[in-house]
Amino acid sequence: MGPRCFIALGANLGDPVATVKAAILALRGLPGTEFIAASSLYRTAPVGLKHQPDFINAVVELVAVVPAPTLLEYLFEIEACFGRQRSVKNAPRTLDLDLLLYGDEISNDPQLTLPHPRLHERAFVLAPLAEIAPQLIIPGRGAVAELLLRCADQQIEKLVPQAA
Ligand code: PH2
Ligand code: MG
Ligand code: MG
Repeated sequence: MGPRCFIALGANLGDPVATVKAAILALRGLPGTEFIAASSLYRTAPVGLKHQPDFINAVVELVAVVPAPTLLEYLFEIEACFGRQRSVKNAPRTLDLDLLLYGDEISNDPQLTLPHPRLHERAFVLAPLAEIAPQLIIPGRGAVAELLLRCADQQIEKLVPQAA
């Protein structure tokens, strides 16, 4: 089996709930990967740049057959399909897909830092991650459940699925 990979989804422009749901479907069909699980959706207060709309966040787990740089390319292609425009760092976005973990790989490559450099301090990543992988250990950082406890001051709310 290939490495277990976790991808963070985030959106705060347009219809972010619809976007994140559609992006989860796109990840289900991603070539070179096997889909494992998707978390619930979470409404989260913006971290970093404060004066922007709330985000919708989620996390997806998959097993990769393709190498990490290829997987990252696929994620950029999905972002582009959803109309992502890159301006300043932390600007509002239609869709952000971040590769959080590629197995237990550690990389300091600025193009692809693994584990994701801020994952351990962000409740909007740790809460959905802990939902689908409660036993997960972040290489170099510790247990996901433990890390989440340290982010209790960050506002996040799990969305209750709506009947269609
Ligand atoms: N993404 C950021 C910066 N701040 N805040 C929340 N709540 N959710 C995000 O996905 C997010 C953020 C940069 O990617
Ligand atoms: Mg990103
Ligand atoms: Mg991001």
